[in-house]
Amino acid sequence: MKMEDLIKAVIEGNAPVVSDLVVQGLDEGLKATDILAEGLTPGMSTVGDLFHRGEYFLPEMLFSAKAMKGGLEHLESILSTGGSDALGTIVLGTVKGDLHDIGKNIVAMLMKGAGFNVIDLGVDIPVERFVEALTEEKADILALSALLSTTMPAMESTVKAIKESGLKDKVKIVVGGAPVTPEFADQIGADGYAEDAPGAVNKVNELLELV
Ligand code: B1M
Repeated sequence: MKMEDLIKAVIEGNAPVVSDLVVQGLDEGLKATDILAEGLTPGMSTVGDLFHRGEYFLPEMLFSAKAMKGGLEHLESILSTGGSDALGTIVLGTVKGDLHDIGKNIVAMLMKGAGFNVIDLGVDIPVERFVEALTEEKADILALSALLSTTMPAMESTVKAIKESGLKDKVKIVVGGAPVTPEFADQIGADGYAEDAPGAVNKVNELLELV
């Protein structure tokens, strides 16, 4: 399997070809993490550039997202297989107003693979739902994703609500997503920031003092 072909198929939003190439790559012994980092992700990043330049519109972005998700399904069982004893519980979600979930789903897979119990609430999650889940699950970590600059304030209000709910002593908060920066994470009072999914796992390990 050639990575260029996989990148091209993601850009073209060709779900059957993406799916076939991922399976072919795995059969040939390629690592799931390499297929993700060198094929699926660069393809999606180009889609973002094309959208930004006005060459792609919402439907093309949706086709590519669907194709990437199909490819990720083949990698999930490999990326999310971890130890049996959970190292801690993580409540994860994309903040209110934001429907992007591909990156969050990868974060969830790697966290599971690293041995954590992950409660993925999904996308467009209101503050109250996060508070409720953290309480119910007795979670150790809240992991928040945002992909839009317009939903970064929702990340801030979520962190604020966690503090006001009195949960902040029990829960560490990690934030990430393309527009989020370490400075923003500091500014809103999060405990940690990670640029990508492996970084999110490292940050959680660090915050729970597992490393
Ligand atoms: Co949207 N979109 N989108 N989109 N979309 C972006 C984000 C955008 C940058 C495109 C662009 O203009 N270049 C732009 C945002 C601009 C901005 O705010 N700065 C944008 C826009 C504008 C929009 C709409 C407003 C478009 C419109 O309607 N006019 C709309 C908003 C809808 C909404 O959310 N309310 C919209 C819609 C969509 C689709 C639904 C079509 C689709 C999402 C499908 C889905 O997720 N199910 C979509 C897509 C696919 C994209 C791009 C092309 C790709 C996102 C993606 O999946 N990347 C994106 C452009 C881009 O990112 N280059 C774009 C691949 C993924 C693996 O990376 O999600 O970055 P990413 O996740 C990474 C890291 O960010 C990090 O780790 C991940 C993996 O390593 N990470 C974390 C993520 N969460 C983390 C949490 C952590 C730590 C790390 O700790 C907890």
